[in-house]
Amino acid sequence: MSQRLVSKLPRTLSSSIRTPFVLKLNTRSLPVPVQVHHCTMSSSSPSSNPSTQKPASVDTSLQGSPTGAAALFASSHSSPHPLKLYGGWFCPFVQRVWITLAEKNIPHQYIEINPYHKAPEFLALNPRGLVPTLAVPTSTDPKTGTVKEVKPLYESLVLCEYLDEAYADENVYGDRLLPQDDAYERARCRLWIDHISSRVVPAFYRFIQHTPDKPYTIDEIRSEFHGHLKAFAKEMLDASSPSSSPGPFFLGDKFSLVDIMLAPWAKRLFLMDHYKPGGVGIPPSGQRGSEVDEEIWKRWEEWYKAVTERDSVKKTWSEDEQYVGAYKRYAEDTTQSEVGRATRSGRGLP
Ligand SMILES: N[C@@H](CCC(=O)N[C@@H](CS)C(=O)NCC(=O)O)C(=O)O
Repeated sequence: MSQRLVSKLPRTLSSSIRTPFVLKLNTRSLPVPVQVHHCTMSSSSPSSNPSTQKPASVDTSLQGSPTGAAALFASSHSSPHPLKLYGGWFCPFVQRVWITLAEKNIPHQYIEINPYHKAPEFLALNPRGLVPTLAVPTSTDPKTGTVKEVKPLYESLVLCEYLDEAYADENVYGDRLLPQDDAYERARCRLWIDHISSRVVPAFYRFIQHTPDKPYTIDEIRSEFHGHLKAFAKEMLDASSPSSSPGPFFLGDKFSLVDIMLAPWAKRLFLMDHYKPGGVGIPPSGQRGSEVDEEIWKRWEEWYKAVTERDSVKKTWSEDEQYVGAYKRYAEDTTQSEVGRATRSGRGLP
């Protein structure tokens, strides 16, 4: 954090950022009860915030903290640490970063905030006012290991790439998340990350926010969504050869950034079954049309199963019913979130 930015922050946040930290890499803090750090960025959960604060016209009815496995993961990373993830348990963009931290076993502090309350200290870190936001140590005293400077970063893809590069030692943090020895393969991964971010994810929101008054039918958006999943699955089928590893992940037996980029929305597909007539609607085996389509959907299912059963994905997941509650406003298309409003007005996602 630059001194200029720190001096602008209210004491609640800036004091923790000013505090010099000793980076203790590869140590794990013991689980302690989840401490939801609200600063003045209060959660709107009725249970955690029964105060006088008037709810904004945004999605403020959210459960205030992670539950289930994610609560355990959050609580085991609640001790002060210079690397801080400001997140919201419900947010798929946050889950991308959370999965990356879990995959690489990176020591960090998780701080739950409600991004719909645009607290000044949050906006000072991320002027876009979105989670995930990361506070990263950028300068450490080589003699004492004391962190001298912490700076903010945001945008989920940028954050995941940053974490993979800043914590690159494979002996400590495991395999890199993009192929390091093949520029073409790395570019191919980025191409399919772009496919996920520019096609699959926006179609997911058009699908879940579909209501009967939309200019497109539920079948039309479902079919568009299927098309984007099938393109992804076909790429996995086409890229595998008898000599390379066939699956289950995008890069065969290697879990990569491509998988991480899509995993949070794969986990949320059950919401379509819950909320939308006809559900996700992926045709069952034997009813997929051509032989090629049978193969493509089979590859999708193989990927889906492996990714949703991945430890890092499960660790960063709250209880299913919490997502059902959190996505109700999306399903009714009444959400006032940036993503929801962008989808409604046909703009690109924030
Ligand atoms: N492009 C951003 C999107 C992040 C995003 O939209 N986060 C949502 C929560 S899922 C948020 O902070 N919303 C606050 C708001 O809508 O005001 C990223 O990839 O990190």
